[in-house]
Amino acid sequence: MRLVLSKSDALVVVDVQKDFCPGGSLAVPGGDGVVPVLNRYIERFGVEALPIFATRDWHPANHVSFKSYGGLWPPHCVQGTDGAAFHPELKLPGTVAVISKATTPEREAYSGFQGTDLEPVLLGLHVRRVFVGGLATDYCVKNTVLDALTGGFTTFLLMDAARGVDVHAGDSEKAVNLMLGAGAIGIRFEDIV
Ligand code: VGL
Ligand code: ZN
Repeated sequence: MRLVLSKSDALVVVDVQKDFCPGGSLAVPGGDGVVPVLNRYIERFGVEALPIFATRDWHPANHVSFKSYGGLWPPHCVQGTDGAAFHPELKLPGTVAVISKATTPEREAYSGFQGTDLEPVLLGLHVRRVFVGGLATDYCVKNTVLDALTGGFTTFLLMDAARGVDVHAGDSEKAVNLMLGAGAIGIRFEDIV
């Protein structure tokens, strides 16, 4: 594929936070492997002066997704903690728009669109195509991509810059197939002209 970036494109980096990387409380196997690849996309979008968004899981300490509050997960990405910080080697520009999600105790949100102003901000910037990568393929990347498609955005899945949790073996592969089946276009950095 030869893909030419245009002025209606935006990059959406999903949840590249310490807790989702090796050593973190909800580590995605090889999660930090997305960082150098995402840095290439970030640099490229920066050179083209295209908007860059970074979502973050930003939970209160009593969030419903935590096991002790009835959820599936160990505590992770608690607002203001070290584990909630973006990976230190992720080279986000000063102009990045940070989108915090799942910020209220009683609501889970895997999608960067859910309960945030991501969609109105994209529309306000006349964005028509979004490029989505990050963590985790089988949860927040999946739900963000599906919502982007539902919102009418042409949606590219960064195949070389997403990793999954795989609670059950094959979850990430299934998620990728679901996203592609729903209309997402899988690309790699080399596809961008
Ligand atoms: C995520 C599990 C729990 C994600 C967030 O970012 O994919 N996964 N919270
Ligand atoms: Zn979470």
